[in-house]
Amino acid sequence: MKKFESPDLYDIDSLLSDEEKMVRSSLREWVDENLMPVIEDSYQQATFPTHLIPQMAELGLFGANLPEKYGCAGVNNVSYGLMMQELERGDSGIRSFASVQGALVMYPIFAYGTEEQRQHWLPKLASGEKIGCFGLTEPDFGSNPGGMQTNAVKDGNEYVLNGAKMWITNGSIADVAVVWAYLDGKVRGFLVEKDTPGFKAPEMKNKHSLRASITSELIFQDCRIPVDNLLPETGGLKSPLGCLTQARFGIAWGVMGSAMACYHEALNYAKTRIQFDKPIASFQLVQQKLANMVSEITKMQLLSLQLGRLKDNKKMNFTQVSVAKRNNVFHALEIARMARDVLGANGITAEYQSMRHMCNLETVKTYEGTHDIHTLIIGSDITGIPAFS
Ligand code: TGC
Ligand code: FAD
Repeated sequence: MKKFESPDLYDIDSLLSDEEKMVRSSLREWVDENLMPVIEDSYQQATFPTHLIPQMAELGLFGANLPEKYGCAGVNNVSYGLMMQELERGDSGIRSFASVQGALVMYPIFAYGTEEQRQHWLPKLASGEKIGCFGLTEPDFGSNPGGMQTNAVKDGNEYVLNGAKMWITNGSIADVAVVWAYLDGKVRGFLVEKDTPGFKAPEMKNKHSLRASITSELIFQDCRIPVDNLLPETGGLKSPLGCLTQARFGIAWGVMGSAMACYHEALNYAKTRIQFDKPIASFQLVQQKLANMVSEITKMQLLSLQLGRLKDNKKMNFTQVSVAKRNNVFHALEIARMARDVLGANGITAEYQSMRHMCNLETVKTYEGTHDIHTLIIGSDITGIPAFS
């Protein structure tokens, strides 16, 4: 397989700083050397390659856009986005691990925690010594997390949690769970440590998608946690939704990596696969598919870069993030399907990556707000009329 190069029809590289390009190339090299050789096996075995966690931490991947004083890389949001892009070029499940650890566990501790909670958790999570998960979704409340049943009751110096979460990335391997529950009628965030009595995190098996990622249930039965484990600045659904904004930003960038991997694979295959005595790349219909792929990738690159610049200038809002998450995941999935098609029968085998990316992207289209929920978020903003219910 030809060495990966990202397409750049619009000279988008000229819009990146030297530091941003350096971050991208170090991640790209790491993915080629360390992730690509093991990812297909992890995917087939439905395991997360845990041996890569210390290396990912060394690369500064966890909470990369959070301040250095907590042991984080402190890079800007465009560099962070490029990291997610390169990681997801390897696999969406590996990017999910980094997204959850950084955007959904470290971010809420940073944004809603006490200084003591930050000092205690952030360096350990940045170094990969501790792993986190984020429990919002419940069996009966996915798109509508405001309906959650999980609740907390104060009892002396403790909160008592009852309820269940489902579809939780990293749940069974996490040292700490950021759990969202109603307390006195308001959604609040709690830190629940592994092995707390009354807390279990059984793994969910038999996924056809995101197989190189651990997905779990979280079950709380009279689970008692110290009052100090409340994230004090949380208050209302806005708090977990604020974390989702961070993670969705990373996803919008990440899926460009999957799309680029599929395009690269299809382009190279089309140039060498001979049918009717010619490379299939010489047929107009195949060129049309490749042209569609690269055009959509180019649009995604421009959209994500401007989103990153807005975030770096503290001007980004959550509707803009919904536009990018919705658009980029939709087109990445279309590109993966087209690439699989160009690869013919070979495209269904583990010798090629496009089908793995395609299956992963079905999850990415659903989690962090489904495609249609993002349609409604955008619709609500532009019309002023929420149509969620
Ligand atoms: P709604 O009344 O619209 O909003 C409540 C308050 O929150 C504010 N808000 C946000 N704030 C920050 N960021 C966002 N993205 C926000 N969206 C809304 C909103 O302004 C309001 O503020 P205020 O001051 O008026 O109180 O709430 P709603 O109950 O009608 O729900 C709206 C809806 C449907 C859009 C929302 O619930 C939603 O986004 N649903 C999708 C659920 C979802 O995305 N779940 C993801 C679970 S985590 C996950 O999937 C991890 S995957 C692993 C990985 O990332 O790799
Ligand atoms: P539902 O909400 O039941 O939606 C089903 C369908 O109905 C969708 O097509 C949806 O668009 C549509 N629909 C729903 N409401 C409306 C409406 N108002 N108008 C129009 N259409 C509507 N969650 C976490 O909290 N933490 C995690 O770490 C996490 N990781 C995940 C990992 C994986 C592998 C997966 C698959 C999911 C993960 N999730 C996680 C859960 C994910 O966020 C939810 O699956 C997602 O929010 C959708 O919820 P649902 O699956 O219950 O679908």
